[in-house]
Amino acid sequence: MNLKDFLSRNNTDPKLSELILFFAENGQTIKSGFLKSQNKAGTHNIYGEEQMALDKWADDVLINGLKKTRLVRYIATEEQPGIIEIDNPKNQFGVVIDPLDGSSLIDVNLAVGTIIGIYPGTVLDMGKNMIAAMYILYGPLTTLTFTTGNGVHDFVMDEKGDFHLTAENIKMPDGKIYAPGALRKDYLPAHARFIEILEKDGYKLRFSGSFVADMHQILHKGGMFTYPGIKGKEKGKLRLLFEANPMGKIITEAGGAVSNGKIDILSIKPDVIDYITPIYAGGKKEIGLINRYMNEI
Ligand code: AFP
Repeated sequence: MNLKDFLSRNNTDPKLSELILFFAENGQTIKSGFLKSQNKAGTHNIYGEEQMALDKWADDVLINGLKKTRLVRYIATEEQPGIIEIDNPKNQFGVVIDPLDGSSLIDVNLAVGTIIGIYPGTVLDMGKNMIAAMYILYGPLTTLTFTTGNGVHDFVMDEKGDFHLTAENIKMPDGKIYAPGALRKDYLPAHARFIEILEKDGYKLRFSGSFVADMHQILHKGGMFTYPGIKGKEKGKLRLLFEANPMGKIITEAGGAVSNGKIDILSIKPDVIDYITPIYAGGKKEIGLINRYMNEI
């Protein structure tokens, strides 16, 4: 079954379906752009990170497309300094986008992704108020994973750019994979204790530098991903709006959990679009453990 038929079979709101299909279609465009350039753009985003030419290109593709179709009112992306408001929009949706997550891996041909969260209105809202979250993973296959709060579903792109259902109502299994970001020498005590427990328990290391790819593996094989707060950088690295919330929504919907180490990330109300947060995402067992350790301090 293709994505369009799946959305209509599940009685998805027609406006939301149109928006999800817009991102699916543009995922194909982004995938086809990887041959264009693997160079640096010579500019930096608001986090001070060097932008790749493809980061900026993918950002333009999505923003210009959304402006043209007027499907949303608010757009915030990891590459833009502020919220873009569309004139005369057809809908009131707000969208948050990481156009190319893990883009520094493109030149070495590793998997990267696009992450999207959809709100009924403003994007400066708690993640739990998202009405849909999705990601497109560009690996050996191009896949699309999404939730509208009614299960998590996986699709694969065919040679014509159409997405077909491969797994419905995915539930995260128990598993022993851990994907820990940051340097061990900078770990804070509760985090160090947590990682030690996982290692003693036989968890296998899997960290690629692409949040989407690492989370997709954890969604299907179990375990947990973390980019923790560290010495001198207590807020960690990942972006609440563009990375943590959409992925947190998906993993929670699949029976897992997401936390900043103390509380559910989806309950944080951001006051700025570049809000940074430590993140722990994965199985309830692992997230429960880190919450316990951190809240003991
Ligand atoms: P880029 O999109 O700038 O490549 O950042 C990727 C990312 O936000 C996330 O996808 C990774 O998990 C994390 O950064 C990797 O960070 P380190 O390079 O510090 O390991």
